[in-house]
Amino acid sequence: MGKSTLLNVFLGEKMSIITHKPQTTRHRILGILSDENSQIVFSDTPGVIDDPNYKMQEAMNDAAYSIFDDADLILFVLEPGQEYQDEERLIVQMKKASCPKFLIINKVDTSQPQILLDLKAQWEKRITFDQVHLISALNRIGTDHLLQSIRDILPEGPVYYPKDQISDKSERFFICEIIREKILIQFEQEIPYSCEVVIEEFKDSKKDGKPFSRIRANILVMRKSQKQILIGKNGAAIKKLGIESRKSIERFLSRRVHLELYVKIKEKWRDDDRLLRSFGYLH
Ligand SMILES: Nc1nc2c(ncn2[C@@H]2O[C@H](COP(=O)(O)OP(=O)(O)OP(=O)(O)O)[C@@H](O)[C@H]2O)c(=O)[nH]1
Ligand SMILES: [Mg+2]
Repeated sequence: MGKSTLLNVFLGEKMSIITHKPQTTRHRILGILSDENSQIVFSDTPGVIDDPNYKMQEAMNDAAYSIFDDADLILFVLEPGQEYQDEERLIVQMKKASCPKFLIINKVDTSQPQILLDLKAQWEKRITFDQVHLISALNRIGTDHLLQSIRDILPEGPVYYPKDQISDKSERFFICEIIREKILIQFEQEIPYSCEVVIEEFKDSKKDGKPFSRIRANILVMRKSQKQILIGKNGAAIKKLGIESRKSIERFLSRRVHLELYVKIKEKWRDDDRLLRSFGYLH
């Protein structure tokens, strides 16, 4: 849909991970945009899942719906061709929300104008929106105007975060996300959805007088067959994953990194309350 792409455009840097696969974002992630006179706190969320199959997906839905508790403005992002099988809950919540709502139709670069207008009409029949924006987050079409409209409509309030803070999440969290992004890109079908990344060790030191980080991460999978796929023949797949992840983590941290990846089997982690809590899905 482009929620994370849009957040990154607003922040002017790559914060949320983006892939073409659904359910890339699993948590609610704050992106904080501060300048001399203002501070806007954006929430990137998972997309709404129609029919959650396991506890982690339920927790992802809770993260998506949690914005209804505290948002000052809702950006409802859609793309042409997108269908919800069960949109009742979403529509009920949207109608109940007392804050302003913008309908954001993204990916205008991929569709004929008539299709976009039909989608707009279809949703305006269901929900009353304060504004409708047709944009392309990827190509930054309409995004400056959207940001200005957000500035214009947001209420005044206290400054919640220090000006140099850009997220509520830690460096460790984003390192896990980077590794997860590379898993989503490199592996097919259910593999990425069966994985969780956990940092076991993260140490900063110096090598030849230059800053250097040593990171050891576990990748949890659910089955032995998945472990074999992640490791690959003679370890080729995990080696490639390690190289791609390390390069990206080095860019993120602006320092050299030594990364070790291990694959562990935890059969039912997606339904295990204790583990889901420790991974930050349950609070
Ligand atoms: N053509 C086109 N592609 C876009 C646009 N915006 C985003 N995309 C692509 O759409 C895909 C999904 O984008 P994301 O930003 O990850 O979408 P999301 O809504 O955060 O998705 P989840 O986190 O999985 O819920 C990526 O491949 C993006 O590059 C756009 O304006 N035009
Ligand atoms: Mg996302």
